Amino acid sequence: MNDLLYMQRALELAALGKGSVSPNPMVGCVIVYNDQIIGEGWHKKYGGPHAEVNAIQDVKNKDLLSESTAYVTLEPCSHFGKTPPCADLLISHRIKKVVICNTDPFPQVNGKGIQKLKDAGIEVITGVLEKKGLELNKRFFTSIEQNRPYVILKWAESADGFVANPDGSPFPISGQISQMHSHKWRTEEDAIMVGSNTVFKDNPSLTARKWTGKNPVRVIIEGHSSIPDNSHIFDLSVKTFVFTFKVRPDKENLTFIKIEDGTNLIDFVLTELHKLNIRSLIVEGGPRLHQLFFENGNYDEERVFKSKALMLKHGIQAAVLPKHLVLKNQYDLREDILNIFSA
Ligand code: AOF
Ligand code: ZN
Repeated sequence: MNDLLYMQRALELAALGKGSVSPNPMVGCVIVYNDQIIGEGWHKKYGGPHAEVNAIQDVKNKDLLSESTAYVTLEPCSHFGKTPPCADLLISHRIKKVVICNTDPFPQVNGKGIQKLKDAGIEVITGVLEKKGLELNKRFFTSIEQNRPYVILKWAESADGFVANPDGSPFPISGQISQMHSHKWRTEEDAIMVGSNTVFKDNPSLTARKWTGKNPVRVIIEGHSSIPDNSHIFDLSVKTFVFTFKVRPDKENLTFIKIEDGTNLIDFVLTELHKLNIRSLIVEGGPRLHQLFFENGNYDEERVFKSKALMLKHGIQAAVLPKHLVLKNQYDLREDILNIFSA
């Protein structure tokens, strides 16, 4: 029973790394002696110390470690990366027991951390609150296991299913709150993507200016069209990748990637983004780009703002999002709205 409570706490700590640790996973660690927490830590920043290092540092009396249990949300690493192996650190402090939520599919770890601990005579338990951990690090796990970013399709639609005005320009489905909401989501992903039509019609900045946190990398699918030089996406303020058939010279923060002829566009783009270590992507349309994802199938989540407005009632024959059969993993907005108001 207490295993669940301590792991829950470790998962809460891990989540504090959201938006700061990618391409690493979020990891939390709690050290428990005699049914009391004596140390807590989490991976705070990419390149920084791992959760176990911070948790052990937090323990005042290190002598207690040999009688303590470490609750870690991810299998302790076994490799020399930016930091030395966490499994070795736990072993050197003669920790008694290690309870793990998820094993680490990262090729350099992948069971080797657990084996190291066991070889040193440490009792190891795995799979505690496993599902919660898989959800928390869905971006990392999808990326490592499928060699592509975790993909979220996001759009707003009227009650009768329209997503834009007849000329493709946006209509105000969403208000202030949903805009803040979208910007919060932007801070949580590595990259944001739109197609050239959206650039023509909206001239978006694709930044997260209505929320605190980092801007995602911008990804634009230009294809055969020519996006005007004075578009916001070319302002060099945020790292931007443009997938195009018309490559121009790169500038600082602006890279053009030639789309290979004869490849599936979505597969090609996702593979290139994976090579750039981008673990997650939010696709903000428009409908043509979403359609390509629906057809391709390589996406994980849909987030839809639904308005009560009936566009047809106003005599507007607007662009309608192409219908698709399977709604994947529909995001529960209600929960997020509650979070916003308590933030
Ligand atoms: C842990 N504890 O807190 C994290 C782990 O480049 P590095 O050295 O930071 O290593 C990154 C890899 O280490 C990452 O891909 C994942 O497999 C693991 N992350 N492991 O024991 C942690 N963040
Ligand atoms: Zn580690």
